Amino acid sequence: MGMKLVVAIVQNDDADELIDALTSSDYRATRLASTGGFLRQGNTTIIVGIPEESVNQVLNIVAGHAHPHHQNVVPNPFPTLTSVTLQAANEEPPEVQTAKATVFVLDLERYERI
Ligand code: 2BA
Repeated sequence: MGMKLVVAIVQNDDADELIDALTSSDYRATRLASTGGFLRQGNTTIIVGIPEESVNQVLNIVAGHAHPHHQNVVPNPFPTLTSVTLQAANEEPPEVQTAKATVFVLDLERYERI
């Protein structure tokens, strides 16, 4: 039986609900603290090892329990300094809209509970 690893990156706010939905559908999931490269802010990466035929159901669960977010961003290694500069210039930081989730589906060579 082919196995897949679903890697889903979601907003921290959505992680509890998504983990609950996965575990109540009998999927085993692991939650990793992560940080986005662009916003440099915390997000959550959830990994789920599953049989190939469960991929669509897991993706539906992710889609049903994660939400897009609007955020004003300061994509800068010196955010405080930039905020001050933007405030002084009376300018709003640019806004981005995140996806509900960023999902990768990988082939799993081997899956064991030893
Ligand atoms: P971040 O890298 O912090 O990106 C957060 C949001 O900022 C993105 O939302 C997107 O709306 C915007 N963004 C990112 N890079 C941008 C750029 N070069 N120019 C303009 N806007 C940009 P999402 O696309 O929903 O991504 C949410 C998080 O998922 C990302 O956080 C990152 O942690 C992860 N991610 C997204 N795509 C990825 C990829 N191809 N590989 C690895 N991780 C990825």
